[in-house]
Amino acid sequence: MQSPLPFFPEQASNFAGNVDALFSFILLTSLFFSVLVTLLTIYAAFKYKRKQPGEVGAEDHGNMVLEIGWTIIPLILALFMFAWGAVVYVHYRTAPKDTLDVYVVGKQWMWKLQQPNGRKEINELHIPVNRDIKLIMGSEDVIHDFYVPAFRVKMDVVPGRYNTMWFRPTKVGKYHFFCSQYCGTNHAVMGGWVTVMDPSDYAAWLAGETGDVNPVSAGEKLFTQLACNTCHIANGTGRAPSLNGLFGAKVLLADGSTVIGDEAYIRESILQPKAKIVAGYQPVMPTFQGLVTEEQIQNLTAYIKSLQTQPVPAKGSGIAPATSGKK
Ligand code: HEC
Ligand SMILES: [Cu+2]
Repeated sequence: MQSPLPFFPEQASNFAGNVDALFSFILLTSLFFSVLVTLLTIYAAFKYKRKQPGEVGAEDHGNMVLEIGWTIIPLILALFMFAWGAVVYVHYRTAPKDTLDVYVVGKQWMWKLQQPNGRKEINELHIPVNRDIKLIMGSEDVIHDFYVPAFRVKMDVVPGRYNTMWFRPTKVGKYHFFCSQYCGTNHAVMGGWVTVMDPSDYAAWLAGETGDVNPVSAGEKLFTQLACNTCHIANGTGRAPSLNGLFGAKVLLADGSTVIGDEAYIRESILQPKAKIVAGYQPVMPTFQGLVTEEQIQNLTAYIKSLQTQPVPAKGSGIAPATSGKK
Protein backbone atom coordinates (compact mmCIF):
# COMPACT_ATOMS: atom_id res chain seq x y z
CA MET A 1 0.00 0.00 0.00
CA GLN A 2 1.28 3.46 -0.85
CA SER A 3 1.35 6.24 1.71
CA PRO A 4 -1.97 8.06 1.60
CA LEU A 5 -0.29 11.42 2.19
CA PRO A 6 2.54 12.71 -0.01
CA PHE A 7 5.13 13.64 2.62
CA PHE A 8 5.94 10.23 4.14
CA PRO A 9 9.36 8.63 3.66
CA GLU A 10 9.56 5.41 1.68
CA GLN A 11 7.73 2.41 3.16
CA ALA A 12 10.21 -0.41 3.63
CA SER A 13 9.00 -2.61 6.49
CA ASN A 14 6.00 -4.66 7.55
CA PHE A 15 4.90 -1.87 9.92
CA ALA A 16 5.11 1.05 7.52
CA GLY A 17 1.72 0.67 5.82
CA ASN A 18 -0.20 0.35 9.08
CA VAL A 19 1.62 3.16 10.84
CA ASP A 20 1.04 5.50 7.90
CA ALA A 21 -2.63 4.60 7.61
CA LEU A 22 -3.20 5.24 11.33
CA PHE A 23 -1.17 8.44 11.29
CA SER A 24 -3.07 9.74 8.26
CA PHE A 25 -6.41 8.86 9.81
CA ILE A 26 -5.60 10.76 13.01
CA LEU A 27 -4.15 13.69 11.09
CA LEU A 28 -7.05 14.00 8.65
CA THR A 29 -9.67 13.60 11.38
CA SER A 30 -8.02 16.32 13.46
CA LEU A 31 -7.66 18.53 10.41
CA PHE A 32 -11.32 18.08 9.47
CA PHE A 33 -12.55 19.11 12.93
CA SER A 34 -10.05 21.96 13.28
CA VAL A 35 -11.19 23.45 10.00
CA LEU A 36 -14.86 22.85 10.80
CA VAL A 37 -14.65 24.50 14.23
CA THR A 38 -12.61 27.43 12.91
CA LEU A 39 -15.03 28.08 10.05
CA LEU A 40 -18.08 27.82 12.32
CA THR A 41 -16.47 30.23 14.80
CA ILE A 42 -15.78 32.79 12.09
CA TYR A 43 -19.26 32.34 10.62
CA ALA A 44 -20.92 32.74 14.03
CA ALA A 45 -18.81 35.78 14.86
CA PHE A 46 -20.17 37.58 11.81
CA LYS A 47 -23.70 36.25 11.89
CA TYR A 48 -24.36 37.02 15.57
CA LYS A 49 -22.41 40.25 15.76
CA ARG A 50 -24.21 43.13 17.50
CA LYS A 51 -25.60 45.16 14.62
CA GLN A 52 -27.31 48.05 16.40
CA PRO A 53 -26.04 49.74 19.53
CA GLY A 54 -28.09 48.64 22.55
CA GLU A 55 -29.17 45.36 20.92
CA VAL A 56 -29.83 42.57 23.47
CA GLY A 57 -28.75 38.95 22.84
CA ALA A 58 -31.37 36.23 22.49
CA GLU A 59 -31.73 33.71 25.30
CA ASP A 60 -30.32 30.24 24.63
CA HIS A 61 -31.28 27.14 26.60
CA GLY A 62 -28.89 24.72 24.89
CA ASN A 63 -29.65 21.85 22.60
CA MET A 64 -29.69 18.29 23.87
CA VAL A 65 -29.20 16.70 20.44
CA LEU A 66 -26.11 18.81 19.82
CA GLU A 67 -24.73 18.14 23.30
CA ILE A 68 -25.08 14.40 22.91
CA GLY A 69 -23.81 14.50 19.34
CA TRP A 70 -20.59 16.30 20.07
CA THR A 71 -19.91 14.09 23.07
CA ILE A 72 -20.60 10.71 21.49
CA ILE A 73 -19.00 11.24 18.07
CA PRO A 74 -15.59 12.38 19.39
CA LEU A 75 -15.73 9.61 22.00
CA ILE A 76 -16.22 6.97 19.32
CA LEU A 77 -13.49 8.51 17.16
CA ALA A 78 -11.03 8.71 20.04
CA LEU A 79 -11.70 5.12 21.13
CA PHE A 80 -11.31 3.96 17.54
CA MET A 81 -7.92 5.72 17.32
CA PHE A 82 -6.89 4.16 20.62
CA ALA A 83 -7.92 0.64 19.60
CA TRP A 84 -6.22 0.88 16.23
CA GLY A 85 -3.08 2.29 17.86
CA ALA A 86 -3.09 -0.49 20.45
CA VAL A 87 -3.27 -3.17 17.75
CA VAL A 88 -0.32 -1.67 15.86
CA TYR A 89 1.67 -1.13 19.05
CA VAL A 90 1.15 -4.61 20.49
CA HIS A 91 2.19 -6.13 17.16
CA TYR A 92 5.36 -4.03 17.25
CA ARG A 93 6.14 -4.90 20.88
CA THR A 94 5.63 -8.65 20.43
CA ALA A 95 8.53 -10.10 18.50
CA PRO A 96 7.80 -13.30 16.59
CA LYS A 97 9.79 -16.44 17.30
CA ASP A 98 12.88 -17.19 15.25
CA THR A 99 14.13 -13.69 14.65
CA LEU A 100 17.57 -12.82 13.40
CA ASP A 101 19.07 -11.19 16.49
CA VAL A 102 21.44 -8.27 16.11
CA TYR A 103 23.11 -6.80 19.18
CA VAL A 104 23.36 -3.01 19.21
CA VAL A 105 25.40 -0.77 21.49
CA GLY A 106 24.96 2.98 21.42
CA LYS A 107 27.66 5.26 22.77
CA GLN A 108 28.60 8.89 22.35
CA TRP A 109 28.60 9.14 19.36
CA MET A 110 28.41 5.96 17.36
CA TRP A 111 26.48 2.74 16.94
CA LYS A 112 28.16 -0.64 17.24
CA LEU A 113 26.23 -3.53 15.75
CA GLN A 114 26.98 -7.21 15.80
CA GLN A 115 25.53 -10.00 13.68
CA PRO A 116 24.75 -13.44 15.14
CA ASN A 117 27.88 -14.87 13.47
CA GLY A 118 30.05 -12.22 15.11
CA ARG A 119 30.55 -9.84 12.24
CA LYS A 120 30.77 -6.34 13.68
CA GLU A 121 29.82 -3.08 12.07
CA ILE A 122 29.98 0.57 13.02
CA ASN A 123 27.10 2.79 11.96
CA GLU A 124 26.06 0.19 9.38
CA LEU A 125 23.56 -2.61 9.54
CA HIS A 126 23.26 -5.29 6.87
CA ILE A 127 20.15 -7.46 6.97
CA PRO A 128 18.31 -9.81 4.61
CA VAL A 129 14.98 -8.76 3.12
CA ASN A 130 11.73 -10.41 4.33
CA ARG A 131 13.31 -11.81 7.45
CA ASP A 132 12.15 -10.95 10.99
CA ILE A 133 14.92 -8.95 12.62
CA LYS A 134 15.24 -8.25 16.33
CA LEU A 135 17.57 -5.59 17.68
CA ILE A 136 18.73 -6.08 21.27
CA MET A 137 20.04 -2.72 22.33
CA GLY A 138 22.08 -1.32 25.20
CA SER A 139 23.89 1.95 25.85
CA GLU A 140 27.36 2.54 27.26
CA ASP A 141 26.64 6.05 28.48
CA VAL A 142 23.51 8.14 28.04
CA ILE A 143 20.08 7.61 26.51
CA HIS A 144 20.16 7.23 22.73
CA ASP A 145 17.39 6.16 20.39
CA PHE A 146 17.55 3.95 17.34
CA TYR A 147 15.26 5.25 14.60
CA VAL A 148 14.75 3.99 11.05
CA PRO A 149 12.19 6.25 9.40
CA ALA A 150 11.67 4.00 6.36
CA PHE A 151 10.72 1.14 8.68
CA ARG A 152 8.59 3.36 10.98
CA VAL A 153 10.31 1.92 14.04
CA LYS A 154 12.20 3.63 16.82
CA MET A 155 13.20 2.67 20.34
CA ASP A 156 15.07 4.36 23.15
CA VAL A 157 18.43 2.81 24.01
CA VAL A 158 18.83 3.25 27.73
CA PRO A 159 21.89 2.68 29.94
CA GLY A 160 21.50 -0.12 32.46
CA ARG A 161 19.00 -2.24 30.54
CA TYR A 162 18.16 -3.87 27.23
CA ASN A 163 15.48 -2.58 24.98
CA THR A 164 14.43 -4.64 22.00
CA MET A 165 12.47 -3.97 18.86
CA TRP A 166 11.65 -6.01 15.79
CA PHE A 167 10.65 -5.44 12.17
CA ARG A 168 10.67 -7.18 8.83
CA PRO A 169 12.29 -5.22 6.01
CA THR A 170 10.23 -5.65 2.86
CA LYS A 171 12.31 -3.87 0.25
CA VAL A 172 15.92 -4.20 -0.84
CA GLY A 173 17.69 -0.86 -0.51
CA LYS A 174 19.64 1.52 1.70
CA TYR A 175 17.86 3.38 4.46
CA HIS A 176 19.09 6.05 6.83
CA PHE A 177 18.98 5.46 10.55
CA PHE A 178 19.39 8.12 13.20
CA CYS A 179 19.91 8.64 16.88
CA SER A 180 16.73 10.46 17.79
CA GLN A 181 17.39 11.23 21.44
CA TYR A 182 19.56 14.28 21.98
CA CYS A 183 22.73 12.84 23.48
CA GLY A 184 25.42 15.52 23.36
CA THR A 185 27.68 17.49 21.03
CA ASN A 186 27.79 15.07 18.11
CA HIS A 187 24.27 13.76 18.40
CA ALA A 188 23.45 15.05 14.94
CA VAL A 189 26.03 12.85 13.24
CA MET A 190 25.20 9.75 15.27
CA GLY A 191 23.55 7.75 12.52
CA GLY A 192 24.21 5.49 9.61
CA TRP A 193 22.72 3.18 7.03
CA VAL A 194 20.69 0.02 7.05
CA THR A 195 21.39 -2.04 3.94
CA VAL A 196 18.61 -4.48 3.13
CA MET A 197 19.87 -7.26 0.85
CA ASP A 198 18.65 -10.33 -1.01
CA PRO A 199 19.19 -13.35 1.25
CA SER A 200 21.92 -14.71 -1.03
CA ASP A 201 23.75 -11.36 -1.09
CA TYR A 202 23.41 -11.20 2.66
CA ALA A 203 24.89 -14.68 3.06
CA ALA A 204 27.80 -13.71 0.83
CA TRP A 205 28.30 -10.49 2.78
CA LEU A 206 28.23 -12.38 6.09
CA ALA A 207 30.80 -14.88 4.88
CA GLY A 208 33.14 -12.19 3.59
CA GLU A 209 36.13 -11.19 5.75
CA THR A 210 35.74 -10.75 9.52
CA GLY A 211 38.20 -11.89 12.12
CA ASP A 212 35.55 -11.09 14.68
CA VAL A 213 34.69 -13.76 17.21
CA ASN A 214 30.98 -14.45 17.29
CA PRO A 215 29.15 -13.34 20.44
CA VAL A 216 28.38 -16.89 21.54
CA SER A 217 32.04 -18.01 21.60
CA ALA A 218 33.12 -14.69 23.11
CA GLY A 219 30.50 -15.24 25.81
CA GLU A 220 31.61 -18.82 26.37
CA LYS A 221 35.15 -17.61 26.97
CA LEU A 222 34.00 -14.92 29.37
CA PHE A 223 31.88 -17.47 31.20
CA THR A 224 35.09 -19.27 32.15
CA GLN A 225 37.21 -16.13 32.63
CA LEU A 226 34.70 -14.63 35.07
CA ALA A 227 34.35 -17.99 36.83
CA CYS A 228 30.62 -18.20 36.20
CA ASN A 229 31.24 -21.87 35.42
CA THR A 230 32.44 -22.60 38.95
CA CYS A 231 28.89 -22.16 40.26
CA HIS A 232 26.83 -22.75 37.12
CA ILE A 233 27.63 -26.31 36.20
CA ALA A 234 25.94 -27.58 33.06
CA ASN A 235 24.36 -30.68 34.60
CA GLY A 236 22.78 -28.75 37.47
CA THR A 237 24.92 -30.21 40.27
CA GLY A 238 26.61 -26.92 41.18
CA ARG A 239 25.70 -24.28 43.76
CA ALA A 240 23.80 -22.46 41.05
CA PRO A 241 21.13 -23.52 38.57
CA SER A 242 22.29 -24.92 35.25
CA LEU A 243 21.72 -22.31 32.57
CA ASN A 244 20.84 -24.98 30.02
CA GLY A 245 17.43 -24.32 28.58
CA LEU A 246 17.02 -21.13 30.64
CA PHE A 247 16.29 -18.92 27.64
CA GLY A 248 12.59 -18.82 26.93
CA ALA A 249 11.74 -21.03 29.93
CA LYS A 250 9.62 -20.11 32.94
CA VAL A 251 11.73 -19.64 36.06
CA LEU A 252 10.21 -20.21 39.49
CA LEU A 253 11.47 -17.66 42.00
CA ALA A 254 11.97 -17.97 45.75
CA ASP A 255 8.97 -15.71 46.41
CA GLY A 256 6.70 -18.06 44.47
CA SER A 257 6.33 -15.88 41.39
CA THR A 258 7.67 -16.80 37.96
CA VAL A 259 9.54 -14.92 35.26
CA ILE A 260 10.34 -15.75 31.66
CA GLY A 261 14.05 -16.26 31.04
CA ASP A 262 14.42 -13.59 28.39
CA GLU A 263 17.29 -11.26 27.55
CA ALA A 264 16.26 -8.70 30.15
CA TYR A 265 16.11 -11.32 32.90
CA ILE A 266 19.54 -12.73 32.01
CA ARG A 267 21.00 -9.26 32.01
CA GLU A 268 19.45 -8.43 35.35
CA SER A 269 20.70 -11.73 36.81
CA ILE A 270 24.26 -10.75 35.89
CA LEU A 271 24.09 -7.14 37.10
CA GLN A 272 21.65 -7.39 40.01
CA PRO A 273 21.61 -11.06 40.97
CA LYS A 274 19.68 -10.32 44.16
CA ALA A 275 16.75 -8.72 42.37
CA LYS A 276 15.20 -12.12 41.57
CA ILE A 277 16.32 -15.26 43.38
CA VAL A 278 15.68 -18.63 41.78
CA ALA A 279 13.68 -20.95 44.03
CA GLY A 280 15.83 -23.52 45.78
CA TYR A 281 19.08 -21.52 45.70
CA GLN A 282 20.97 -19.23 48.04
CA PRO A 283 21.54 -15.61 46.94
CA VAL A 284 25.29 -16.11 46.72
CA MET A 285 25.91 -14.84 43.22
CA PRO A 286 28.11 -11.71 43.25
CA THR A 287 27.12 -8.76 41.09
CA PHE A 288 29.12 -8.16 37.94
CA GLN A 289 28.03 -4.53 37.73
CA GLY A 290 31.04 -2.44 36.70
CA LEU A 291 33.15 -5.52 35.98
CA VAL A 292 31.79 -6.19 32.50
CA THR A 293 31.28 -3.85 29.56
CA GLU A 294 28.00 -3.54 27.71
CA GLU A 295 29.44 -5.69 24.93
CA GLN A 296 30.56 -8.38 27.35
CA ILE A 297 27.10 -8.53 28.89
CA GLN A 298 25.68 -9.00 25.40
CA ASN A 299 28.20 -11.76 24.73
CA LEU A 300 27.29 -13.54 27.96
CA THR A 301 23.60 -13.16 27.11
CA ALA A 302 24.18 -14.59 23.63
CA TYR A 303 26.08 -17.53 25.10
CA ILE A 304 23.40 -18.27 27.70
CA LYS A 305 20.74 -18.04 24.98
CA SER A 306 22.64 -20.60 22.96
CA LEU A 307 22.51 -23.19 25.76
CA GLN A 308 19.37 -24.91 24.56
CA THR A 309 20.41 -28.56 24.48
CA GLN A 310 19.21 -30.80 27.29
CA PRO A 311 17.45 -28.31 29.53
CA VAL A 312 18.10 -28.88 33.23
CA PRO A 313 15.31 -27.36 35.36
CA ALA A 314 16.26 -25.62 38.59
CA LYS A 315 16.00 -27.58 41.84
CA GLY A 316 13.04 -25.61 43.08
CA SER A 317 10.98 -26.08 39.94
CA GLY A 318 9.55 -29.38 41.09
CA ILE A 319 10.21 -30.92 37.69
CA ALA A 320 12.66 -33.79 37.45
CA PRO A 321 15.78 -32.81 35.50
CA ALA A 322 15.89 -34.14 31.96
CA THR A 323 18.02 -37.25 32.01
CA SER A 324 19.59 -38.92 29.06
CA GLY A 325 18.41 -42.38 30.01
CA LYS A 326 20.75 -43.19 32.85
CA LYS A 327 20.62 -42.24 36.51
C1 HEC B 1 29.34 -17.73 43.54
C2 HEC B 1 28.55 -18.51 42.61
C3 HEC B 1 28.09 -17.83 41.32
C4 HEC B 1 28.84 -17.22 40.36
C5 HEC B 1 30.33 -17.00 40.35
C6 HEC B 1 27.92 -16.82 39.32
N1 HEC B 1 26.65 -17.17 39.66
FE1 HEC B 1 24.97 -16.86 38.55
N2 HEC B 1 23.82 -17.58 40.04
C7 HEC B 1 24.31 -18.15 41.21
C8 HEC B 1 23.19 -18.61 42.03
C9 HEC B 1 23.29 -19.29 43.40
C10 HEC B 1 22.03 -18.32 41.30
C11 HEC B 1 20.58 -18.61 41.71
C12 HEC B 1 20.13 -17.66 42.78
C13 HEC B 1 19.84 -16.31 42.21
O1 HEC B 1 18.93 -16.19 41.43
O2 HEC B 1 20.57 -15.37 42.56
C14 HEC B 1 22.45 -17.67 40.06
C15 HEC B 1 21.59 -17.23 39.05
C16 HEC B 1 22.00 -16.83 37.80
C17 HEC B 1 21.15 -16.62 36.68
C18 HEC B 1 19.65 -16.83 36.67
C19 HEC B 1 19.50 -18.33 36.49
C20 HEC B 1 18.11 -18.91 36.40
O3 HEC B 1 18.04 -20.17 36.27
O4 HEC B 1 17.15 -18.18 36.46
C21 HEC B 1 21.92 -16.25 35.62
C22 HEC B 1 21.47 -15.93 34.20
C23 HEC B 1 23.28 -16.23 36.08
N3 HEC B 1 23.30 -16.59 37.42
C24 HEC B 1 24.37 -15.91 35.28
C25 HEC B 1 25.67 -15.86 35.76
C26 HEC B 1 26.80 -15.40 34.98
C27 HEC B 1 26.73 -14.95 33.52
C28 HEC B 1 27.89 -15.44 35.77
C29 HEC B 1 29.30 -15.01 35.45
C30 HEC B 1 29.45 -13.67 34.93
C31 HEC B 1 27.45 -15.96 37.06
N4 HEC B 1 26.11 -16.20 37.03
C32 HEC B 1 28.29 -16.19 38.15
C33 HEC B 1 25.62 -18.27 41.58
C34 HEC B 1 26.70 -17.79 40.89
CU1 LIG C 1 22.76 9.34 20.57
